[in-house]
Amino acid sequence: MNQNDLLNMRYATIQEARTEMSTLLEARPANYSLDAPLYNDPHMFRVDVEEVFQKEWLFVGMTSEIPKRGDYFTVEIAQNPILIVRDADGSVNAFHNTCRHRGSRICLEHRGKAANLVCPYHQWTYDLKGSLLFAGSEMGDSFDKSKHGLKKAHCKTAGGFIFIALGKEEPQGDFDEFLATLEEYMSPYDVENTKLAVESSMYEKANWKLVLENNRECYHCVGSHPELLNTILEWDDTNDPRAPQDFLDHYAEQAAKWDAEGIPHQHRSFGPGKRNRIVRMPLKKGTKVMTIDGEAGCKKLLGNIKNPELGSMRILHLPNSWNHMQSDHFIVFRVLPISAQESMVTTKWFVHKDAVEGEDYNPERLRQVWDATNDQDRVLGEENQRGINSIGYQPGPYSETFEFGVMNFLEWYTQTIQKNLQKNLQK
Ligand code: 3BY
Ligand code: FES
Ligand code: FE
Repeated sequence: MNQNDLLNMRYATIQEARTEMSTLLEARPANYSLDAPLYNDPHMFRVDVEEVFQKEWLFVGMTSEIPKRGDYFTVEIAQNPILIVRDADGSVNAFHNTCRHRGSRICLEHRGKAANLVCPYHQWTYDLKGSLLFAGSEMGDSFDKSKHGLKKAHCKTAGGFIFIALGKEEPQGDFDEFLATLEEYMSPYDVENTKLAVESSMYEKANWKLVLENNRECYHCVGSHPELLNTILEWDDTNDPRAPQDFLDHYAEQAAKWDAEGIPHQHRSFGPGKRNRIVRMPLKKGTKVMTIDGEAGCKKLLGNIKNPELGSMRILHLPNSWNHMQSDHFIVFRVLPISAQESMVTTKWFVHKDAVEGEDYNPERLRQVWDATNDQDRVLGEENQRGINSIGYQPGPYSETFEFGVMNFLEWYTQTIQKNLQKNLQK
């Protein structure tokens, strides 16, 4: 256990932390930041892992990262190693990356390709659907291979997005409705014909909720994000109470062109706290995409797109993803919890699969703005965490006009924790 965990441990048992979390969330005023234990207590972190990250739908990556049979990538959700793999019939499967012999991790690389999945320890071999093909004669005649296939996680794809859920039961709710909309809104981008151009993973010394809270508002943008503000408009949708007339005019003008091209842009949201949300927002007048100068990041436009000025289609999936879809490249973001005060933010940039590096796009230029923005947000998140660890910290008020996105996030978080905790609290 590290120093931070020791200093912030308040409860003797996990059950006590569950009860206390429920009590704190019940008593919480909706427009205030959370009490400190919810951001730094190690037992409360474990409750977050159990009730959110081991039960809810999570974004892990895009289908075009694993275009062919046997292509895979791995991801670690808290301490759960997961394997995402494309099988022979083209479907995407998610497995617990833990061998049914004695539990070793099977695929060790971050990404790769395999004809079969072979455990490095004693070479038990699974096919791409997770069935155990081969365990050697060492296991004896009575050994039943059919009872030792890989454990599956729930896995759904739509519009190129891959979501998984680790719980026994599939999460309840209106997720399929969101997926249908995602499919429709993503169709112009033709994700199957894109490729990963560049990827970054950033370690942040902050609770995962602070990473999300930071992303859900642009109150901090003026003070911290000069590169991003070359192109982004901070209004959240056309109903944003802050949106001035010249923004509304700009939106109307752009939307007319999008409509003419059949590009979806109406704001759609699903679930408590707008848990899943899609909206297309124009970028600043005269800019095309979120590069340092607002000019193209890639010479080839995505899919069947003709208009380079599609703004950014923002896709939110709580608890762990926000995304920016643009005319010539798109950027996906994934947040994963590591410990009470540590998170991992992974960012991936995609371009048309036929785009040639060095000719059509330059990875350094593609990533420049969001590398800078992510790092600025990392510092904000880490300082937020350090201040919250103080005995002087007391929950503070959100601005209802600038921080409604944070309030929505915490509304979803509160409802989800309370709902998922029910069974455990009755024990
Ligand atoms: O995710 C975004 O693009 C913006 C920028 C910073 C705040 N967030 C709403
Ligand atoms: Fe995988 Fe032994 S642990 S083969
Ligand atoms: Fe930011």
